[in-house]
Amino acid sequence: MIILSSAWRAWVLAVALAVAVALPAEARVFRVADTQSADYPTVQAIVLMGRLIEERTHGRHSLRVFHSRQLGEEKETIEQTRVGAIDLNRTNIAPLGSFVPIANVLALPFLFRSVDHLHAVLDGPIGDDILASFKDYGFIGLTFYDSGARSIYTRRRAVHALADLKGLRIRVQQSELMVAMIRALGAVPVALPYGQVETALNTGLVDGAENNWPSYVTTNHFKVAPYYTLTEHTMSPEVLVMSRHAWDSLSNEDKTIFRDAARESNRFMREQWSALEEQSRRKAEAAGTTIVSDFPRQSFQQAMAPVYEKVLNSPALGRLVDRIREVR
Ligand code: GTR
Repeated sequence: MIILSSAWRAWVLAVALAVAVALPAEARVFRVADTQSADYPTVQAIVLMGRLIEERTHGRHSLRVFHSRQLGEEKETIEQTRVGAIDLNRTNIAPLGSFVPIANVLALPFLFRSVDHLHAVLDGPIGDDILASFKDYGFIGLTFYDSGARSIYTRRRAVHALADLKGLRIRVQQSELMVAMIRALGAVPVALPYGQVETALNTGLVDGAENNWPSYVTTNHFKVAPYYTLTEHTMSPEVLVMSRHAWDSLSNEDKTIFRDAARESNRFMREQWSALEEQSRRKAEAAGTTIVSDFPRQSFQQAMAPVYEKVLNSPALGRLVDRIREVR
């Protein structure tokens, strides 16, 4: 047996430590899923985030963005992110709510008074608490992105009142909350992945759908469903999550780099968003979309009671909604 003197032991330890510090943590390319197309602001924001990460880790880590559903539809990519097969995922909060119940609160109809109210909630302690709570479900919440408000659009005739929705087949995201919402409005919900909606509208499988202006236009839905009723029933934001597996592989220093880069990408995304909303609305109008803006909002709001009952199935979620309402 070799017995080292204490001076030698200290020296060997010091060398081992120096080597460990000098060795970079394992370099990685992280795979990111996004359902939107390459030039959509969420995808552009993630590209920017990747650039920041690459710079700040001196090329050790980078992101590879698979936009346009290359890694699958939203529901599947969420499942894959949860098990660690996808590293990061940008989805809307509503489909995530089927995996993380607290996420549903942000998709509740008519909860936010305005975009400013939504931003105040997301940028403050409530937003941080919600992102932090994803951890128990296998996700690390990194940031929210804007998504404007979602409204209902239809193929054959305009919706002016609740009665016009009766029996119409309306496509919704794969989200129990959205299914309940459309049912509460008296229509028939058809849950379909994003990539199938254009065909469903074209073939008449559905009579309409609901989405924000940029999605309505970039997917060409406006060409098939030219009646857009400004229901603005939900402001469910977009969210960027990381798989817990991938997150655990990062050093503390890299975790900070990822978090900061995500936050900066959110600011960048916001700068683009309202201009794109406006531009998309103008494009739809120029193409002949009829916009219905005066409709009995209150009757839509009142019809949502069963949705609140379904989602707020614990006192904690009820308190969260109260906290959101109190934010000025
Ligand atoms: C868009 C959102 C997508 C997806 C889509 C949908 O507004 O950006 O992530 O959720 O809506 O309706 O499926």
